[in-house]
Amino acid sequence: MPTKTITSGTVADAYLQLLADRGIDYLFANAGTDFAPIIESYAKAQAHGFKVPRPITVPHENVAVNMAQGYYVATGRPQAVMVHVNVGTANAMCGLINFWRGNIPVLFTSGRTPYAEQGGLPGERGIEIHWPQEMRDQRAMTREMMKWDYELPNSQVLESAIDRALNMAMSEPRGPVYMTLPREVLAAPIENFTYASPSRHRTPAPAYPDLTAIDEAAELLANAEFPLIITNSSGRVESDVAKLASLSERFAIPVVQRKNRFMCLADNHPMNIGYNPDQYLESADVIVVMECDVPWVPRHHAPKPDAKIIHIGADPIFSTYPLRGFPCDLAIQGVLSATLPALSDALAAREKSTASRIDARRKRAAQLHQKAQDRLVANLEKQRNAAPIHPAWINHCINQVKGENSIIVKEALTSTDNLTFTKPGTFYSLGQGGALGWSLGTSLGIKAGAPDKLVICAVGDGSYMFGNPTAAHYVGKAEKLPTLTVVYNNEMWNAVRRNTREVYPDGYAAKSNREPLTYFEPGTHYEKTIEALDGYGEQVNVAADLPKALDRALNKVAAGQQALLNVVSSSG
Ligand SMILES: Cc1ncc(C[n+]2csc(CCOP(=O)(O)OP(=O)(O)O)c2C)c(N)n1
Ligand SMILES: [Mg+2]
Repeated sequence: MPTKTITSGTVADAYLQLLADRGIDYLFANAGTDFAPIIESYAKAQAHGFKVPRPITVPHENVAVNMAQGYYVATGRPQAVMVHVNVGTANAMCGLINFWRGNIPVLFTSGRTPYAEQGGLPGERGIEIHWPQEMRDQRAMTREMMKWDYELPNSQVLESAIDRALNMAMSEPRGPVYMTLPREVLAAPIENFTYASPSRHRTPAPAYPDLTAIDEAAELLANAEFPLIITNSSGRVESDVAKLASLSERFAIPVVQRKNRFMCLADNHPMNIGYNPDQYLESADVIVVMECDVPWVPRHHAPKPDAKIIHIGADPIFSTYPLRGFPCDLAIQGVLSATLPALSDALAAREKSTASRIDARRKRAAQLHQKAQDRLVANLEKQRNAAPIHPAWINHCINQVKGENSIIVKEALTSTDNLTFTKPGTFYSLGQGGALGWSLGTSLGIKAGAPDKLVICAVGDGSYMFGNPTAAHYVGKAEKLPTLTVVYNNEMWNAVRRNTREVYPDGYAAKSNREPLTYFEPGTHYEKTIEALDGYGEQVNVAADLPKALDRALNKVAAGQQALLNVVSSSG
């Protein structure tokens, strides 16, 4: 077994070198007194040229964790985050909530206040704050959002702990893990610390889907008049996009992406019939809920009572959700990379006998595809010159300049109408736990992982402020990660206003001209925030001015300067 040995140093030295050995490129960090051994180790690594993850100073934990998310979605590799004890953990919590629901693997770590009040151990308590920052159980803060948590007790288990953390994070369904690092443990001396390199702990291959269940699903789908796939995350693994494209096209099974988190199927694919399944629910006779936690909202829409509902995914019943009662006639557990080809094979065996039905479905899908396209064109024509600027126009203008390979990170709660995608991994609308403020950090992480790509963060004004913009733009400047941020500035939290109207359609709030707690005072100059960090900022008020403003901003980004357009707009 090949090994490496560190002849002398500290646990912190071994920790950082092990992380690098395990493929961790970055430590996104927000430091405090718990970091002393880590900071010392980094300086030592610089002096001696040891290979360690690149340390990134991130002035808010929310940005730090989201950078790890961005780097992961861009590269497929989890990264490490370290924050300051309980307080840094608290600031990172919204990210962790999203990662838990979104199956984002991140090695989240924080210091743990030193144990010893005195006695001479390196790293023991040495400042007042070491008493009040101790918790009865720091890990309990995050436990509901973690696949695994652990406190590092000593160097003897360091290798196992790191390998287990990464294995836990990366085994399906994936998710975040948490490790606390007490200061005395990090500061403890080591001698002849030997570890396996490469790791002897490969990620488990995922379980194969049950072939009897696959056959049952194929039988239902083969005999369906109007089968429908509803997904929001089937494109999480980029290579699954082609598998879904080929299955849906060959057997004429239309696909609707509902509030999609990833690019799941190209907009120009003949089976792509849009982003709103509600209109099809009453006619579909077999529905496949594919990697989709909420396929419809029962209060508003439901499939017809005798429709057969099949759920497919790594965890098709979303077992961590306390309540989720969508009907389920068949559930198939397995990653899509295995399930889609297996389903394709099972459908191929029935292809000849169902050829005329497939043909009829194909004709129907073609009409629905065309109808969805026509609706978008008509909507754009209507909104092109709207004042204030309509979000569909912002989407369209971004679409015109972005090219096929750019990556759009969307945290604007308006629709994605008129934004189109043809390539996997070019669209992310994450935040699966519903915690806003993830997109600025995620865009920076994506840019770090895919430096040659243009990354555009399309974000609502409320979400922009949740994203710790000063900290994010600071990192954009300091780490030379130029992205374009487009703020959809409707000067409100429209989602909150819309929801109040949904609950009280004829209420006082709906009748008032200005619902309390949902509006911002107009006139916030978000473009000036980025200027404070040497970015290029512009405010856009008129629809016709937007294309040229985008060109100017993108020229700056191409030259290495981060940019922001503050687009004063309606809510659509
Ligand atoms: C951390 C967090 N706080 C509050 C909310 C509640 N919330 C949901 S949508 C929303 C408004 C978002 O505003 P903006 O980004 O401007 O989008 P808009 O609704 O105006 O389109 C708020 C406050 C949340 N989801 N997450
Ligand atoms: Mg808003």
